[in-house]
Amino acid sequence: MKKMLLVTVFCLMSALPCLAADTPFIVPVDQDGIQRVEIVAGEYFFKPGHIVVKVNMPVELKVRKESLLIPHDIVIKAPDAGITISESLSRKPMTFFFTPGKTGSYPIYCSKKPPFMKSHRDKGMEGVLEVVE
Ligand SMILES: [Cu+2]
Repeated sequence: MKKMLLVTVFCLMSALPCLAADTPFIVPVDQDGIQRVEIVAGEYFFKPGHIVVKVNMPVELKVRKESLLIPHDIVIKAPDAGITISESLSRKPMTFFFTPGKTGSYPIYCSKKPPFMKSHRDKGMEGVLEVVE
C-alpha cells in the first residue's frame, strides 16, 4: 500500500513519463482509413509510449524530438509484421508509413548510448507498438 502511494506520488510529480508508459493510446482511424499518430521523443521517454493500432490498416507515424541538444532516434524492428524503422530524429517531425501485417506487441526504443553511460533505452526511452485485430 505504501509502495503504491509512493508510485502515485512519483507519477504526479513527473506526470508525463508515467502516463506515457502506462496509458495505451488507441490511435484513431481517420476518414480516409489511415491511422495517424504523433510521438514526441523526450528525456527519456516517448509520449505516448504505448500506442495501439489495428492490423492490416495503414499507419502514418510522425515523430519529433523535444530537445535541441540530446540526440535521439526511433527504432521499431518487427520485420514479420512488415515494420522496420531506425532513424535519427530531429525537431522537425519525421513521417513514417507502414501497414502492420501481424498482431502483437513490438518494442519502440531509442538506441542512443553515450560512451560509458546507460543507454537511453535503459533510462526509460522505450515504448510499445501494440497491433490488434
Ligand atoms: Cu534517446
